[in-house]
Amino acid sequence: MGFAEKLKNFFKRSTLDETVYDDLADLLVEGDIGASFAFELTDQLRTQCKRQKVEDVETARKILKDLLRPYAVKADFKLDSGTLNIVLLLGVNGVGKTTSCAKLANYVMKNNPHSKVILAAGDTFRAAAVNQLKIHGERLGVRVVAQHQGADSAAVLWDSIEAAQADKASLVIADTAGRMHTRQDLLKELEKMDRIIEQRTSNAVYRRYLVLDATTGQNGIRQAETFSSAVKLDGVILTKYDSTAKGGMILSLARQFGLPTVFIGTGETYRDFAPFDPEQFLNDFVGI
Ligand SMILES: Nc1nc2c(ncn2[C@@H]2O[C@H](COP(=O)(O)OP(=O)(O)OP(=O)(O)O)[C@@H](O)[C@H]2O)c(=O)[nH]1
Ligand SMILES: [Mg+2]
Repeated sequence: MGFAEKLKNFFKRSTLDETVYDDLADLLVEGDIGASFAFELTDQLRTQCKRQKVEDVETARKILKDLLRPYAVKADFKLDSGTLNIVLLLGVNGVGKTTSCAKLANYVMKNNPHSKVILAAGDTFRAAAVNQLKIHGERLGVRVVAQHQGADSAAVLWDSIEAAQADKASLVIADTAGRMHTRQDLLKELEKMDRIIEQRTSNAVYRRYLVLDATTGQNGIRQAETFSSAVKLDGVILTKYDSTAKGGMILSLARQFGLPTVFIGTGETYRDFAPFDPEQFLNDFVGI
């Protein structure tokens, strides 16, 4: 049984007795919310239900949703038309960075028909990475700035910013490697890319998004910790939300790091990508 189904069943109970809170805490942990947060929430729920003399499960569910609402934090992605916009996508290997670069390019072009987008092949580590991005570029009709495998990824970014300025492009979306010889190498490379962008573009709008795979659960918290030790994160793109309706990790991320969610990926095609909708997310999470 999937998480969403379990939640639906859970709230079909008829009475709100003590066992409900313990079972709910277990369920929230399963929803990737993390143990301490789950217990904190069920304690608050118990207190509120007692104080308000709530006796039905349906009302308890609504209170739970209200308790979660402050943690469903959204950040809007808007193109600033007056200047160059840069997005750097970060994350561990396989989470969906390259796919999200292409999805974001597609999203921006659909919503801003006159905008010019450039993809920067910042993953110079993996052999097939540059080609993967080039294929997306061809399909989308977007220019891809790339060098050979093993090239300095900061140099690729430098090139792409130069190209964007010469072409009067609105947006550079930079892919990055998710894998390195060591984690330290990876973080050093990201720090360098980050520095180059800061130096090269003093009045650009620059955002760094951490890409997280919804199926990896609380691991996402550790990933956020690691990446935020190297660069300042502006938001999260949650991918593979189609294979799980859980995603409670983004609530934990907002609680622990104040990190908002920007987009949600729900499949492998370009259209399976939408701005984060907190109300929808909360309804899914509590099974409404
Ligand atoms: N179902 C589903 N699959 C996705 C989603 N996003 C990406 N994928 C798939 O996940 C796999 C990995 O995606 P990539 O974009 O290559 O991931 P990456 O982070 O660039 O991987 P590395 O470059 O190896 O670090 C591919 O098969 C994608 O099609 C999503 O939202 N839903
Ligand atoms: Mg990739």
